[in-house]
Formats: sequence, structure tokens, C-alpha cells
Amino acid sequence: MSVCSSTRSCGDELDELESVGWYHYDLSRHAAEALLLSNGADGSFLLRNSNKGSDCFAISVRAKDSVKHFQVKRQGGKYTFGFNDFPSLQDFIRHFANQPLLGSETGNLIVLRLPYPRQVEEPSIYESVCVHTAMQTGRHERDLIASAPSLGTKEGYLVKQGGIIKNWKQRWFTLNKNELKYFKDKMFADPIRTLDLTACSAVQFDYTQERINCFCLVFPERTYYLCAKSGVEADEWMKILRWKLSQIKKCR
Ligand code: 4IP
Repeated sequence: MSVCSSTRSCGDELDELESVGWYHYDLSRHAAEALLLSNGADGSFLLRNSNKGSDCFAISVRAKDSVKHFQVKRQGGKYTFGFNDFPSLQDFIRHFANQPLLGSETGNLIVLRLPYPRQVEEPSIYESVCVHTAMQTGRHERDLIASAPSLGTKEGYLVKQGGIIKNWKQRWFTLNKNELKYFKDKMFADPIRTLDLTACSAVQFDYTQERINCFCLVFPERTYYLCAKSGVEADEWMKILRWKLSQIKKCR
């Protein structure tokens, strides 16, 4: 049986993108990340609607342990993606057959290799219920509040300052759920350290160090000073880290 990983919103008129097997309609950013991280591989990608407007889309791409999102715009049948304008849907799709290579501000190159299908084969097999009872929690259906951890991932090189010896070393950083890890380099499997963002009280621009594009993460026992290659990149890191802190606060 074929099952869609996303649903199409009612009332939508037939869209030309419907023929594209890796177009996931209204799949949310959160669901795209969960899907690609749990079931995709490095280079898996999909196309989805963006919440920015009816002719705005996003390409979500798995890059190792993170998912990056790039905007696609459609205007008068023309698609704009990255540096390119594609006069028709066919041209746009043909571009993906050639495994496009994207470079983001973080300096990472991502090859879009594996389109992630909207429909996947699934067996129609169900478990049979043998026991069905319920705990008497006294809760009402209005108390059923669905919740899931916010995703949002990022990775890239940053230069960090040592704790006691104040030297600066380039390290590979990954951000996943509430953990910011740094590794000696990209290819290392084990991190030097994992920072638990639930203990972080602030993320701020820093002008106290003689370095540019610096920001700091304040923890009770230490303030970590990190520098990005560009202001845009520092901004990207700060935005996502601050967003994580705001999500953590909300759950308290
Ligand atoms: C080290 O300097 C590195 O900068 C370490 O960073 C740092 O540990 C050490 O801080 C600092 O002494 P040397 O390599 O010259 O010894 P990294 O772990 O990224 O290699 P932190 O705690 O920053 O990871 P102190 O606090 O151990 O001095």
C-alpha cells in the first residue's frame, strides 16, 4: 500500500508540482527534519510548501546530522532557486538530476543526491489488540496537549576559545535537539564536549575579544566564546541558539 508522508491541504487547486514524486505538499519544517534525520541519508532532499506564501517553497536537505532549508520561489511559472532561474518546472526538476551542489554561509558543501519520495511502500499489517484498559488519571480530553521536542539543526566550523588557556582553536560544531557538540574536526565521531543548552542562560554578541564575528554562550560554570567566519554566519548561529533557548524556556 502506498502512504503519503504528508497531506495536501483541502481546497488546493491541482498543482503542476503534483507530478514530482519528491514534492511533499504541506509537510512542515519540523516533519521534514524528523523524516530526513530518521529515515534519510546524507544528501536526501525533498521539496515542500513554505509558509511564506502560495508561490514559496523550500528544499530541505539532510547534510550529515543536520537538515538545511533553502527557499524556492515561483513566479509566472518560473522557478528561482539559489543563483539560478529556471523557466519551467521541467528545467527546475532537470537541475536536480545533475546532483546540484549547494554552499551555505557555513561554508559546507551539500550535494543533493537522493530525492526523498512522497509515497513509500508500506505493509497493511496491524497489531491486534489483546489488552485494552486505561489508567484512571482523572484527566479530561482537553488536557491532552500534544508536544514534541523542537528540532532545528545546524553544523559548521567555529573558532572557540579555551577555558583556562585562552587560545583559539577551530572546531566542528553540531547542534541537534538541545545539544551543542564540538569535535576536533568534522570526521571525528566523538565530540570533545557536549554542551547541554538547557543549562545555558544567554547567547550574546561579544565585543570583548579581539576577534570579529564573536558571540558567547553563558553557562553557570563557564562562558564559551565562539567566532564564525562571517557576520552572517555568526548571526545564523545566534538566531538558532536563541530560538532553542526560547523553546527550552517555554517547556519549563
Ligand atoms: C586547550 O589548549 C584547547 O584550547 C582546548 O580546546 C581547551 O579546552 C583547553 O582549555 C586549552 O587549554 P591546548 O590544546 O593548547 O592545550 P579543545 O578542547 O577545543 O581542544 P576546552 O575546555 O575549551 O574544550 P583549558 O580550560 O583546559 O585550558
